[in-house]
Amino acid sequence: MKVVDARVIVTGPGANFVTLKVETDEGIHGVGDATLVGRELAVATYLSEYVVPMLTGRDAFAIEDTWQLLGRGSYWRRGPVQTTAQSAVDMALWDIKGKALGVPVYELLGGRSRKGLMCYSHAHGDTIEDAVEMLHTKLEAGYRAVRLQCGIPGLRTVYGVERDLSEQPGTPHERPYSESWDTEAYLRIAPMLFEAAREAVGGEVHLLHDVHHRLTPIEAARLGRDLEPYRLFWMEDAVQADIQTAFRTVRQHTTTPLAVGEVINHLSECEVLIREQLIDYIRVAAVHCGGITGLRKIAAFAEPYQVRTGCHGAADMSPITLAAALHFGISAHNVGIQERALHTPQTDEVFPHAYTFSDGLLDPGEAPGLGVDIDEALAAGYEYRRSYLPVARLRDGTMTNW
Ligand code: GCO
Ligand code: MG
Repeated sequence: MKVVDARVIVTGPGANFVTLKVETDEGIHGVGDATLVGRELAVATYLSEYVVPMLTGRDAFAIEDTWQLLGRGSYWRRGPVQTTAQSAVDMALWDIKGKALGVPVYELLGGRSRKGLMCYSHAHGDTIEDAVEMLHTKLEAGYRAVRLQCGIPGLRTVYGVERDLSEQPGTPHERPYSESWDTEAYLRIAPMLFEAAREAVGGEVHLLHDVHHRLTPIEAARLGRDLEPYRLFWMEDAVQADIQTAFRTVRQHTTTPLAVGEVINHLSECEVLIREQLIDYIRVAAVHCGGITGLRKIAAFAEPYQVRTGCHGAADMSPITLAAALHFGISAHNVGIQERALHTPQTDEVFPHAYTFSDGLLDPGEAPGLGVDIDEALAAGYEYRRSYLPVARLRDGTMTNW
């Protein structure tokens, strides 16, 4: 089966998404997510200018060789633009192979390892009380694991707290908008949030927390210790992910489990973290780490070190990435949990999918391939609008990590 055409589709149903659609000479097509949030058109151009011409005429079943061609064969290796493009092609080829053979992709990856994949949702609020109230709502909706964030008194905006975007001057995302940050205030509030949450919901629920790269190693070590009484499932991105050895300090000081990886695109960027067992969960997403093939390679490396996956699943990656994560997650052994942020109804309509949620678990469904597609006619009705992620500054105006 040969690839005869590949097209990049850019659409904005609730958020911007870049999709690669690969067509074959047997009339079967596959889809891959190529969304690099805040820099979407860089990947769209990389794909249409450089990758698509390399695909036409290739054997659609040669998934590994195509992965190597796009990874090794680009000379300029790694980097999120390259790996996101490579990921989209990889997902589309797995989708095609599953459809051609009439099986869901997870059957090609070794079959089911579990009945369903535990996922976590998000709860947050301006105050601790609001966050705990939302936590109750999520538990009522069936989730067994919830990430919890709350605002910090005195700060105008805080990561993880959804706000009405109309509060921002002008059209907020057309320019990178600024959030403020105060480490000391945060370190005081975060343990209070989890104390209140445990009091409210007891010990059985899995509670998670995302620090979003904001702390130094010693600050993160202190927070990890302060959170120990509340038995978190994980503390995520405690320090910035690109200094792997920074996690040694954190690890030595706390038994709070550590997760990292949503901004990691390649095994070389997490090799020390895994080999030295500095983390418990690796959070790479199929859309940035080389698709299902890249995710499998990283997970296979992590397995003997007892590091499990907890793939990034924010709503700014398309349902194609979630489907890919679920086929991987239902089949691989060392899988811990899957993040699940709800897509908007418009996004769900543009990307019809077979995956389902029930009783805290996600399931990829039995449709051949990835079980997700793009409705091009609907997609054409939603325009792409340039949109930045925020930046963060300390109270005195100094730039910090968002
Ligand atoms: C998470 C993430 C997201 C990211 C977002 C950036 O844990 O889900 O931190 O909230 O900030 O995906 O685009
Ligand atoms: Mg995160």
